[in-house]
Amino acid sequence: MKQAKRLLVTSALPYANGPIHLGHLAGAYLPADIYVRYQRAMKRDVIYICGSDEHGVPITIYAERQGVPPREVVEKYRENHRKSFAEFGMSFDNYSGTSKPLHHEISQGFFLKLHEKGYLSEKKVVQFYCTHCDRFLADRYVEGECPNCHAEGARGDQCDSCGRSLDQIQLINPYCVTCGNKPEIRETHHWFINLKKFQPKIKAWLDTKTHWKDNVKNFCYGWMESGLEDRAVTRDLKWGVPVPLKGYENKVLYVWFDAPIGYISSTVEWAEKIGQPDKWREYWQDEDTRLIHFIGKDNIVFHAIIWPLILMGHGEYVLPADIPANEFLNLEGNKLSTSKNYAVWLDEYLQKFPPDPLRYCLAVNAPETKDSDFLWKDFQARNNNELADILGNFVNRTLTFINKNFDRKIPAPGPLDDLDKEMLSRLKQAPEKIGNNLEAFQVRKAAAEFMDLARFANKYFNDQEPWITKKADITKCATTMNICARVCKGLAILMQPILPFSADKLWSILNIEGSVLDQTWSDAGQAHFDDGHSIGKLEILFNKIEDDVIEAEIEKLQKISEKQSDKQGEDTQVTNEKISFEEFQKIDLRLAKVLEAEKVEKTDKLMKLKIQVGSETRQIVAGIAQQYTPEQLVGKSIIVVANLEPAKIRGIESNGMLLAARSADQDDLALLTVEKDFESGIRIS
Ligand code: B3M
Ligand code: ZN
Repeated sequence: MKQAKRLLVTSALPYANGPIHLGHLAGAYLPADIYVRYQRAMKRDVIYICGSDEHGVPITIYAERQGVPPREVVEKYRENHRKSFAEFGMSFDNYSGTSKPLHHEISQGFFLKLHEKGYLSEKKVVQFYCTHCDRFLADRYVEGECPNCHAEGARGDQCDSCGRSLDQIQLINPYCVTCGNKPEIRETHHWFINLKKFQPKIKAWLDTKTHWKDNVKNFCYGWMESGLEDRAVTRDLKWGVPVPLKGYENKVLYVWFDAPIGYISSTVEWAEKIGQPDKWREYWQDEDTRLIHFIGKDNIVFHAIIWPLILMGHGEYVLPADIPANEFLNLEGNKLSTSKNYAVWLDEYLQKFPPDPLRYCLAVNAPETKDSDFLWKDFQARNNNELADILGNFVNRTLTFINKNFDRKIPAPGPLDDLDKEMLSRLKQAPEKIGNNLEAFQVRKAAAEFMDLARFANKYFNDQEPWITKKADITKCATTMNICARVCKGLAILMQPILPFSADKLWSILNIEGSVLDQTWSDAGQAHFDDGHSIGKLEILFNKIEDDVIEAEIEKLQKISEKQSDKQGEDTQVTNEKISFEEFQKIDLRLAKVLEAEKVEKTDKLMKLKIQVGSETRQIVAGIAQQYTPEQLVGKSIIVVANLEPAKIRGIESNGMLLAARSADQDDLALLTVEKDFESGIRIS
């Protein structure tokens, strides 16, 4: 492929509603950063753009649950992301956010342009409206049973169980996620992007992308097979980019319409920051740019079908040249889950470990062609057995030897033997070998090639036995050590994309002027030192990670997944954790009498009870409808936790919790009561 004049690289804009976890890193961030760092060392004109995705229902639902305005949430997490990304070595040229005025302005411009050029049409639609919350229920604001696989909790836009994208009206037993009420159907109007009409245009364009990864191409063609449907690009929401048309004052752009435009607005912001406000145009509007979007597989359709159509519709921008989407990363054999807190959070990781071992481990295990798994034991092994024992050990033994035997000065070489030549030839070939893999988005292979070079270097050191030749043949010993030192320098340049912090450290240990970041990739192959170059102070590059540290991490995750399965499975083990009497006394257990009982509509298990607790009547909701009928319950004495924080269950207020025993298989259940007919309200202790 012809080399483009410049590269514009982006990583998906993460939603600013929670910290970054390893799944994010492995999919859209680390592979991009490695690629960009390599391209910089190739002295290519490249910029790397990102920012946070600050609109959409994922943000507003989160904000509502926290009881804070969306602005507060997005600003908090934009900062959190920016900070942990920086500490992890993500080398963005700019990191912006889509709720900034500049982004709103550019997005509105796009909308108007597409509107003017016939890429959008207005349609009347029916949608769910919650009369209790007084609003249309966009996207995830409504859930219900999936019409396709019948899983509960399918969202208005998609079912996570079967992966189908849905029209919310199809949901069975829909309910408002905010208040639990059943919404009604009302008419509204929205703007749609004409995917149907432009399918041939999109297809023709995709057909030219023969070099794309198979997973991406297959996904796109699969999607188009059943025919594209027009997609609404406006929403009845308050938080977002206002729709710049009359009659649309209460509507905003759909988050997936404005989010990719965030790549552009972040580039514009970058150009302003560097004092060349027009510079962004080179990257977005000059044909000789190669635009590359790094994303996770769940974002393929938006980047490979809808976004290119938006760009085509506008007409003045380059289109994506490549979309190297990655598959998912699992964690200790299970799916990562933000809502269940089953994840390794980057900010927490960085409090305990340095960034480079994780970068290396995720590079070696990158989910390039299929899902991969992050295992803490593997992380430890990669760190201890590869980074420390191979790479770190080679550097350390080389420099220690030079320190001790050559007075810290790199000795000049003598004549070369076959093994010396073999070592030098491997070093010479390494930049191209590793580079070709990186060029083809094959980070796993690149990381393996790199470690192979270090592995060979270690073997070279062993085979040359400098500790023997230093007595028997000092010239040969000097040659060996000269070559080993040059390999160290080459390794520093070659490891910079994957292990930037260690590369930097090694550069200063080697006492070389300038920054390792400014080196040229191919120079790694012919690394050399001036005669008599003195090396700096020795430091360990990689510390070993102890078993107990890793076991604590594994245990933490196990606890989380056990908690999950406890909710469904048996829990016959008596806990060892002790609580004090004072702690126990904090729980206000009371005898209560059931006054009324009624099954909660459209649920299998829930029963709504009105109970008497002393002089007070209260409402509670409990999952006992499969074992008790309302008639059996009325008049019964039960035991409740009276001072539990009130909660909403399916939108119904529950003010207390009743106590019951569950059978081991969780199928049967018996209410707790007292043996005598005491008055309600008395305390149980
Ligand atoms: N925020 C989805 C995600 O974080 C979305 C990506 C936008 S890229 C323009 O997975
Ligand atoms: Zn509601």
